[in-house]
Amino acid sequence: MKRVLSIQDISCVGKCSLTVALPIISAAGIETAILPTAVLSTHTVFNGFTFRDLTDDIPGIAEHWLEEKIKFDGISTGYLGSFRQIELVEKIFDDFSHPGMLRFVDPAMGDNGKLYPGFDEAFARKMGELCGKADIIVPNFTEAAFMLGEEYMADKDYSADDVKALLKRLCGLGSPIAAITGVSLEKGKYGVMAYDSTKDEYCEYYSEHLPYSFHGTGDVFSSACFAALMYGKPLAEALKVAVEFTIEAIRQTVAQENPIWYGVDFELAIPKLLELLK
Ligand code: PXL
Repeated sequence: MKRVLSIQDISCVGKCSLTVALPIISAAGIETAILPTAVLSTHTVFNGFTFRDLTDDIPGIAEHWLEEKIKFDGISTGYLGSFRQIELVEKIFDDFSHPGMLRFVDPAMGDNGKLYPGFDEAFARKMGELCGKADIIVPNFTEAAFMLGEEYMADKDYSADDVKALLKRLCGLGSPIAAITGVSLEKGKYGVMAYDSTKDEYCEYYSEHLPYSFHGTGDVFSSACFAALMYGKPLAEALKVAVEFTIEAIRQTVAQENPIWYGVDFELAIPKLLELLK
């Protein structure tokens, strides 16, 4: 059985970060160890959330795992709260590194042209540094623009060549593979494009563009993409699994009588995930 590590916060209510990654990756039949970086009452889009920083616990936890000779087949990271947390994750990448270990970074820090509360341009550049130490990165257009220090452009303004050039600039941060989410080159279609610089190959996957925007879909996408890769799917198939699973989660959410606003009902899409992984 494969064992992976997911490093990000616990937002107790909010359906994002670890409360999404743990069930999704586990459902794929992969042991999912967690390293919580902070405990929040909710994610930061709610007003008045509490925040307990766990940064000081990270070195001791990692040290204990090293003593126990615990190995991970892959490590994925999402929302991280500070420069120091990014530096500690870089150290974990180094300390647990072995041939074949997949380092998957979702630089979760913004959407729709804006960074989440508490982040600034310097933080985004630091996240770009972490992306340079990954094997695959999965930013959206907002995160890509901030990490590269470029102006944000809405997804509908990109041509295929623009996205391809952007992917090459993202690989320039140092990760051999970059995927960009939220790509819509054609009206009604929505998905992801990726570039594997080791093969000089692009791949992409698009599905129906649903007329909704939900918080937490980025974390659902990246958890499913990481799970599919660790399951053994090649990149192009992993992108398909992740896009179709995310869309099913949105469909399930809007089918509810009173849809929640703060996340998606990915739980109801888990059977679809298992079908897609077959
Ligand atoms: O990746 C989404 C996310 C994760 N964790 C926290 C957040 C958010 C998005 O706002 O606030 C704490």
